[in-house]
This record gives sequence, structure tokens and C-alpha cells, in this order.
Amino acid sequence: MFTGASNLAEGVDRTFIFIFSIAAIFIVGITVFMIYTVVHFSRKKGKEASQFRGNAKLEALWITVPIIIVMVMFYYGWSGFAPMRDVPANAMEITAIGRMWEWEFDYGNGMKSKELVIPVNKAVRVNLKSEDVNHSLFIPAFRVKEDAIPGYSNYLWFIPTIVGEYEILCTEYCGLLHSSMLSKAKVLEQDKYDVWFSEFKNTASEPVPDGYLLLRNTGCIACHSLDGTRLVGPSFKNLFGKETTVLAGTTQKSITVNEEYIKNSIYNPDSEIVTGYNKGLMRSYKDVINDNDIQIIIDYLKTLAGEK
Ligand SMILES: [Cu+2]
Repeated sequence: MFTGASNLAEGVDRTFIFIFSIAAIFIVGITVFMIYTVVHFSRKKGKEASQFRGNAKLEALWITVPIIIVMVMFYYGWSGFAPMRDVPANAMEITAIGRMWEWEFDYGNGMKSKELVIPVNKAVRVNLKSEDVNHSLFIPAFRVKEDAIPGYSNYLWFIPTIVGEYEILCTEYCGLLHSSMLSKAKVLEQDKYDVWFSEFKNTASEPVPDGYLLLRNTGCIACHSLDGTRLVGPSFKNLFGKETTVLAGTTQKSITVNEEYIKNSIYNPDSEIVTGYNKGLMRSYKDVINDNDIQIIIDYLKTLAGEK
């Protein structure tokens, strides 16, 4: 009935189907019984109400039957859950980093991927980290979901059993673009994975500009695109040196985006908002980005504007 793509899926599905079936039986049973009593015991002329109290058999029944049902639920739940916390010693380790609003998968040695690429039939342990607020890594096809909480180390693991591409979501409301905090889990045959990994190793070691790393690690590019796409705030592409109108308090004025404007926008975001964008969506980064880092960011923005 369900197709889970990991070793843990069966235990989860079994529990779900059992609890769902019990709930379905009860909702149908109770509804039918209710309709029957409403019709059968409705007020009729000349009928005496019968009085009775206590029924030991019935009471014993409604104590023991629910206990049995709940214990079976517990058994299914426990036998599905216990293996989730019991990681095989030979599992490969990948660290998933959650930040507003993207997932990143760290394979070690500075190799970071936006997608979780893994070989089929190999145990994978995913360590969960958050750089800002609470996130939660959810891979529905594998039936795994765990929170990524700042300052706390958490993990999940699984063995992917079917080659394919699966959705990864964030299931902890983490702010404005929470719903677009998506990624993919790509399960490859071992030989294809090996090819991917060696290519990945080569590209991952290419140097990345410091300015880009700063923007990414501080979460700036979640709201300011690098390719001209309109997100929460203005794109960084061709921003430096641009003429634009801003709203300073209630007065509109024309400005040129220069070093001073960028610094002010990082420290006092609401003081001069580019028209067409909203106030109150960005906090001050005064205590996060120092003057030196601002200069690195400005130099990087200049390269995005094609400046000398
Ligand atoms: Cu999130």
C-alpha cells in the first residue's frame, strides 16, 4: 500500500496503518451506534423508561479491550522507533546544516552540497546542526524526521533501499521563507555515487570568494539573491553603484548605492528602504558583521556589479 524507500519505512507504516485502522473502526462504530440510539431511543408515546445500574461484564470489557489495543499500539510504535536511534557502527556520516532558509550537507573536508547524494543500500548517519533557529529535517520517503536545534547535537539515520530522487523539507516553522526550505535526497547506485563523489571532490575544492562565504553564512542570500531574482529584499546583482529611490522615514529620495549606503543598510536596515520593499523584515547585523567583514562584502558586491 505504501512505498517507503528506506529500511525504517516498514516499522513506521505498520504503526501508522494499525493506529489509523483502529481510529477508522472506532469512528464508524461510534457513529453507527449513535445514529441507532437516536432513532431507537427517541421519545415515544406510552413507553416507560427502563432503569438499570452497573454491568460488571461490560465494564471489564471496556477496560481490557482498550488496554490491549493501546499495548499493541505501543508495541508497534516501540519496535518501529527503537531502530531509529540505533545507528550501525559502519554508517557513513554526513552533517546536515539548517539555516534560514536552506539545507546544506557537509561531507567533511569542506565538501558541502545543497543536495543529499547517497549510495543505495548503505547506512547513512545524518548529524543535524542549526546555525540560527530551530529547523527540522524531514525526508518523507524514508520516514525520518528530526529537529536541528542550535547548540544541540541531534542525528537521524537510515538505509536508502530504492534508487531515486526524494523530497527533503523543513518541518519546523523557521520564519518567512520556511516553506521554500527544500532540498533533494538523491539515491544512486554505488558506481554512479562513486563517480558523483569524485567529481564533487574536485569542484568542492575550488576556492570560493570570502565575500560570498560571509553572505551565505550570515544568511543574507536567503533574502537577497545573487542572480537578480526578486526575493524578500533587493538582489545583490548589479546593486553596487545603482541609482535607486529609497524611503527614509516618510520622505522619498534618490540615492546611489555606495559603500556608505550598504554599511548603513546592514546596521540600520529600516532607515532607508528601497521603494517597493517592506520595512521590519531585516534585523540589524551590527553585532554580527564587523567593519572588516563589511568591507569584504562590499568588495564582493562590486564584483557582482561588474565594477573594477
Ligand atoms: Cu527551517
